[in-house]
Amino acid sequence: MKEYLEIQKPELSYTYEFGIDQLSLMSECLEAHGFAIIKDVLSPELVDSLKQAVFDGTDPKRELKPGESRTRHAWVESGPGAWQLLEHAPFMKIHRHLIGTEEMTVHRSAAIIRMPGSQPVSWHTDWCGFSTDTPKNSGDVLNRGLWPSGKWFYLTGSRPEHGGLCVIEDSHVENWKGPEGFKMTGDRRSFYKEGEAEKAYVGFDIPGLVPLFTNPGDMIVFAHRTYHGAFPNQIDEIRLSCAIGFRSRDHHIDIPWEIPEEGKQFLADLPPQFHQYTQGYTSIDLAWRG
Ligand SMILES: O=C(O)CCC(=O)C(=O)O
Repeated sequence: MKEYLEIQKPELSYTYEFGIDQLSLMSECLEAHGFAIIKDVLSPELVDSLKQAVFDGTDPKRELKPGESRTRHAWVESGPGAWQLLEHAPFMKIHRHLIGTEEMTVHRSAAIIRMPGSQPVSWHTDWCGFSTDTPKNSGDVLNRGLWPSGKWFYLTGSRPEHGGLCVIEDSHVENWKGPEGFKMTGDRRSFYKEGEAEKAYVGFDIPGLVPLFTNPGDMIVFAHRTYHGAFPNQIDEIRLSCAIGFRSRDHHIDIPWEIPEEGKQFLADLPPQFHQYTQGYTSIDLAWRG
């Protein structure tokens, strides 16, 4: 496998890192290029506490082995550790700005652990709205909205050798043709090299690729269609990331699944001051098939 230690932070012709007080500029960048970074959203203390919450919600018994990865969907349901974000004013300010309203519902949340030696994540867009067919699974039901998709904290930092995130700049536009030398897959969820098999690409030799370098308290935001992937974790440090995203409360989603037990428990346990964020909460049933 290639080593990604030497990849440097790119010099782009535009600014894509912003402070918490520059959210309008951040949105302009998100609209123009499909991604942005907001610096220093979390304090070091909150980062430490969220790292613990990622472990507690994703691998409480610390069973993951070198080379493995695990995603905890609906991480917000894992308990008070995750709820700290809901009372963190800068975090909520960013989300109100992104969604354009005070009246928000938790839409999706996740935490990811990627152990040393874990594999790269192939290139994809999270958006399932290219298809107008009836949804096939719960991601397909939930990922058809037009609000920003990625809103991640890489709590151990994002950098190429550590399984960091990378995006393709300007890949969020409608009818994007794919990077030069590549073809879109039939479902438009990924792309592959011309002349190779039609399979989501996993390499990092792509025109327009921007490796993201962040500190643990920085937030990475990308647009609903932005194509992204992640490098393999090549260093001896466990990679931790987490996200809670919202949608406007007005955007009702008629879920074809029953809220799983854990989701019901979450709704019962959540302190009253957060109930404003769970009106119309869908939870997720990963086993549901349409
Ligand atoms: O960093 C990762 O592990 C990948 C995250 C990802 O692909 C996603 O947000 O869909």
